[in-house]
Amino acid sequence: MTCTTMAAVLLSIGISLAVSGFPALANDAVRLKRFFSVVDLDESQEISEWEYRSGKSVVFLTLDLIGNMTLEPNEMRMSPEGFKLLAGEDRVVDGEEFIGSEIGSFGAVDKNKNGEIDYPELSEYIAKYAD
Ligand SMILES: [Ca+2]
Ligand SMILES: [Ca+2]
Ligand SMILES: [Ca+2]
Repeated sequence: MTCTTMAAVLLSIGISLAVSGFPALANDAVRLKRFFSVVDLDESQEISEWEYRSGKSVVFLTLDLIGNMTLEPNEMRMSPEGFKLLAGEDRVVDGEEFIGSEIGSFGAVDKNKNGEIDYPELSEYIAKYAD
């Protein structure tokens, strides 16, 4: 898979994620599974930190509907409290906050701390944040 195809695949998954909203994935195991297999670029059945970060940046770019490199509350399906926590004082979420946040951070999802995220870890984590 070339880099360009990879980006295209990630982007298309990101767009479907943007439609549903990331936390809403728990309602759609099929979509979550597809997300997992696309982010798992080397098909090792586990998501490394690098794979996770690139997946997350694509999610950010596609959630950012008006393309101003920040996320406003209406661009994310989150509880007001959760959003406030993520956005900080300026009330918008920038890329660094989104990718670096404790919510959905690699370490938080990698429950057994073996440096890889497997599918059960991801689905369990997503389920916690879904309404
Ligand atoms: Ca992998
Ligand atoms: Ca902010
Ligand atoms: Ca793990």
